[in-house]
Amino acid sequence: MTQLRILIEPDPILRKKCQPIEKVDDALRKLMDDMLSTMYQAPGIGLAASQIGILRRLVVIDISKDEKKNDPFFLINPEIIFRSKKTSIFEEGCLSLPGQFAEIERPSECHIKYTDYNGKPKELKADGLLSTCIQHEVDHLNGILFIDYLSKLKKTMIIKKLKNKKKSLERIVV
Ligand code: K1U
Ligand code: ZN
Repeated sequence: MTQLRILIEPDPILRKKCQPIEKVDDALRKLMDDMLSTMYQAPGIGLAASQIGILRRLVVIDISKDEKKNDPFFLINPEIIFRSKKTSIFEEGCLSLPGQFAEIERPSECHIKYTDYNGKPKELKADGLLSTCIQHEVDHLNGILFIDYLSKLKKTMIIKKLKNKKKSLERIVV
Protein backbone atom coordinates (compact mmCIF):
# COMPACT_ATOMS: atom_id res chain seq x y z
CA MET A 1 0.00 0.00 0.00
CA THR A 2 1.32 3.47 -0.85
CA GLN A 3 0.97 6.24 1.74
CA LEU A 4 -0.13 9.45 0.02
CA ARG A 5 0.77 13.02 1.08
CA ILE A 6 -2.19 15.00 2.41
CA LEU A 7 -2.31 18.65 1.28
CA ILE A 8 -2.57 21.30 3.99
CA GLU A 9 -4.53 24.57 3.71
CA PRO A 10 -3.66 27.08 2.25
CA ASP A 11 -3.11 25.07 -0.94
CA PRO A 12 -4.85 26.18 -4.17
CA ILE A 13 -5.58 22.55 -5.16
CA LEU A 14 -7.90 22.19 -2.16
CA ARG A 15 -10.05 24.99 -3.64
CA LYS A 16 -10.54 23.39 -7.07
CA LYS A 17 -13.71 21.53 -8.13
CA CYS A 18 -13.18 17.80 -8.78
CA GLN A 19 -14.29 16.20 -12.05
CA PRO A 20 -16.43 13.04 -12.42
CA ILE A 21 -14.83 9.61 -12.77
CA GLU A 22 -15.73 7.82 -16.00
CA LYS A 23 -14.32 4.31 -15.51
CA VAL A 24 -13.98 2.02 -12.48
CA ASP A 25 -10.91 -0.15 -13.13
CA ASP A 26 -8.03 -1.75 -11.21
CA ALA A 27 -6.01 1.50 -11.25
CA LEU A 28 -8.92 3.32 -9.55
CA ARG A 29 -9.34 0.45 -7.03
CA LYS A 30 -5.59 0.70 -6.19
CA LEU A 31 -6.03 4.47 -5.63
CA MET A 32 -9.05 3.82 -3.36
CA ASP A 33 -7.03 1.23 -1.35
CA ASP A 34 -4.13 3.70 -1.00
CA MET A 35 -6.51 6.48 0.08
CA LEU A 36 -8.09 4.20 2.69
CA SER A 37 -4.74 3.18 4.15
CA THR A 38 -3.58 6.86 4.15
CA MET A 39 -6.80 7.81 5.98
CA TYR A 40 -6.38 5.03 8.59
CA GLN A 41 -2.76 6.05 9.18
CA ALA A 42 -3.53 9.80 9.52
CA PRO A 43 -5.82 8.87 11.45
CA GLY A 44 -9.13 10.10 10.10
CA ILE A 45 -12.67 8.97 9.32
CA GLY A 46 -12.81 10.36 5.76
CA LEU A 47 -10.61 11.46 2.88
CA ALA A 48 -11.45 13.11 -0.45
CA ALA A 49 -9.24 12.73 -3.53
CA SER A 50 -8.56 16.51 -3.74
CA GLN A 51 -6.83 16.25 -0.34
CA ILE A 52 -4.14 14.10 -1.96
CA GLY A 53 -3.96 16.34 -5.05
CA ILE A 54 -6.19 14.28 -7.34
CA LEU A 55 -9.05 16.36 -8.77
CA ARG A 56 -11.54 13.50 -9.19
CA ARG A 57 -14.90 12.90 -7.45
CA LEU A 58 -13.76 10.15 -5.11
CA VAL A 59 -14.15 9.74 -1.33
CA VAL A 60 -13.33 7.09 1.26
CA ILE A 61 -15.04 6.98 4.67
CA ASP A 62 -14.89 4.68 7.69
CA ILE A 63 -16.62 5.88 10.86
CA SER A 64 -16.42 2.49 12.66
CA LYS A 65 -14.67 2.39 16.04
CA ASP A 66 -10.93 1.72 16.53
CA GLU A 67 -11.04 -2.00 17.50
CA LYS A 68 -12.80 -3.17 14.34
CA LYS A 69 -11.98 -0.32 11.97
CA ASN A 70 -12.77 -2.11 8.74
CA ASP A 71 -16.16 -1.01 7.47
CA PRO A 72 -15.24 1.38 4.65
CA PHE A 73 -17.40 3.18 2.13
CA PHE A 74 -15.86 3.92 -1.26
CA LEU A 75 -17.91 6.69 -2.86
CA ILE A 76 -17.29 7.30 -6.56
CA ASN A 77 -19.12 10.37 -7.98
CA PRO A 78 -21.21 10.84 -4.78
CA GLU A 79 -24.22 13.08 -5.27
CA ILE A 80 -26.41 14.39 -2.45
CA ILE A 81 -30.02 13.87 -3.55
CA PHE A 82 -31.73 14.80 -0.25
CA ARG A 83 -30.86 17.07 2.69
CA SER A 84 -33.15 17.15 5.74
CA LYS A 85 -34.54 20.45 7.01
CA LYS A 86 -33.60 19.38 10.53
CA THR A 87 -29.99 20.25 11.34
CA SER A 88 -27.34 18.93 13.76
CA ILE A 89 -24.14 20.39 15.14
CA PHE A 90 -20.96 18.27 15.21
CA GLU A 91 -17.41 19.21 16.10
CA GLU A 92 -15.52 18.75 12.82
CA GLY A 93 -11.85 18.23 12.16
CA CYS A 94 -10.07 18.03 8.81
CA LEU A 95 -6.86 16.29 7.81
CA SER A 96 -6.06 19.35 5.64
CA LEU A 97 -6.48 21.65 8.69
CA PRO A 98 -4.38 19.78 11.27
CA GLY A 99 -5.15 20.64 14.90
CA GLN A 100 -8.17 22.80 13.99
CA PHE A 101 -11.70 21.93 15.13
CA ALA A 102 -15.03 23.77 15.05
CA GLU A 103 -18.71 23.13 15.65
CA ILE A 104 -20.50 23.15 12.28
CA GLU A 105 -24.25 23.01 11.66
CA ARG A 106 -25.41 20.88 8.73
CA PRO A 107 -28.57 18.98 7.68
CA SER A 108 -28.97 16.02 10.10
CA GLU A 109 -29.80 13.52 7.36
CA CYS A 110 -28.69 13.18 3.77
CA HIS A 111 -29.34 10.67 1.00
CA ILE A 112 -26.75 10.07 -1.69
CA LYS A 113 -26.36 8.17 -4.90
CA TYR A 114 -22.89 6.99 -5.87
CA THR A 115 -20.92 4.26 -7.64
CA ASP A 116 -19.28 1.62 -5.41
CA TYR A 117 -15.84 -0.10 -5.42
CA ASN A 118 -17.06 -2.61 -8.03
CA GLY A 119 -18.63 -0.01 -10.32
CA LYS A 120 -22.23 -0.70 -9.19
CA PRO A 121 -24.72 2.19 -8.74
CA LYS A 122 -25.88 2.51 -5.11
CA GLU A 123 -27.98 4.72 -2.84
CA LEU A 124 -27.40 5.41 0.86
CA LYS A 125 -29.46 7.12 3.57
CA ALA A 126 -27.21 8.57 6.25
CA ASP A 127 -27.68 10.28 9.60
CA GLY A 128 -25.50 11.18 12.58
CA LEU A 129 -21.72 11.28 12.10
CA LEU A 130 -21.91 9.44 8.75
CA SER A 131 -24.20 12.15 7.33
CA THR A 132 -21.89 14.92 8.59
CA CYS A 133 -18.81 13.16 7.23
CA ILE A 134 -20.40 12.59 3.79
CA GLN A 135 -21.35 16.30 3.57
CA HIS A 136 -17.83 17.34 4.68
CA GLU A 137 -16.23 15.10 2.02
CA VAL A 138 -18.62 16.17 -0.79
CA ASP A 139 -17.74 19.78 0.14
CA HIS A 140 -14.06 18.88 -0.45
CA LEU A 141 -14.97 17.69 -3.98
CA ASN A 142 -16.42 21.17 -4.59
CA GLY A 143 -13.40 23.03 -3.15
CA ILE A 144 -15.16 23.87 0.15
CA LEU A 145 -13.56 23.50 3.61
CA PHE A 146 -15.39 23.61 6.97
CA ILE A 147 -13.68 26.93 7.82
CA ASP A 148 -15.75 28.49 5.01
CA TYR A 149 -18.78 28.22 7.38
CA LEU A 150 -17.02 30.20 10.14
CA SER A 151 -16.83 33.99 10.61
CA LYS A 152 -14.24 35.79 8.49
CA LEU A 153 -12.20 36.50 11.64
CA LYS A 154 -12.09 32.84 12.81
CA LYS A 155 -11.30 31.64 9.29
CA THR A 156 -8.45 34.15 8.87
CA MET A 157 -6.98 33.20 12.26
CA ILE A 158 -6.98 29.48 11.38
CA ILE A 159 -5.36 30.09 7.96
CA LYS A 160 -2.70 32.32 9.59
CA LYS A 161 -1.89 29.59 12.16
CA LEU A 162 -1.56 26.96 9.41
CA LYS A 163 0.68 29.25 7.30
CA ASN A 164 2.99 29.74 10.29
CA LYS A 165 3.00 25.99 11.01
CA LYS A 166 3.92 25.29 7.35
CA LYS A 167 6.73 27.90 7.47
CA SER A 168 8.28 26.42 10.62
CA LEU A 169 8.06 22.88 9.16
CA GLU A 170 9.82 24.09 5.96
CA ARG A 171 12.63 25.54 8.13
CA ILE A 172 13.10 22.14 9.82
CA VAL A 173 13.14 20.18 6.51
CA VAL A 174 15.68 22.49 4.71
O1 K1U B 1 -11.96 15.08 5.34
C1 K1U B 1 -11.16 15.04 6.25
O2 K1U B 1 -10.29 15.89 6.33
C2 K1U B 1 -11.24 13.96 7.29
C3 K1U B 1 -11.98 14.38 8.54
C4 K1U B 1 -13.44 13.98 8.39
C5 K1U B 1 -14.43 14.54 9.36
C6 K1U B 1 -14.23 14.52 10.71
C7 K1U B 1 -15.20 15.01 11.59
C8 K1U B 1 -16.37 15.50 11.10
C9 K1U B 1 -16.56 15.53 9.74
C10 K1U B 1 -15.61 15.03 8.88
C11 K1U B 1 -11.32 13.67 9.72
O3 K1U B 1 -11.28 12.49 9.76
S1 K1U B 1 -10.62 14.65 10.96
C12 K1U B 1 -10.01 13.45 12.12
C13 K1U B 1 -11.09 12.77 12.92
O4 K1U B 1 -12.22 13.19 12.90
C14 K1U B 1 -10.77 11.58 13.73
C15 K1U B 1 -9.49 11.15 13.91
C16 K1U B 1 -9.23 10.03 14.69
C17 K1U B 1 -10.25 9.34 15.28
C18 K1U B 1 -11.53 9.76 15.12
C19 K1U B 1 -11.81 10.88 14.35
ZN1 ZN C 1 -11.63 17.63 5.52
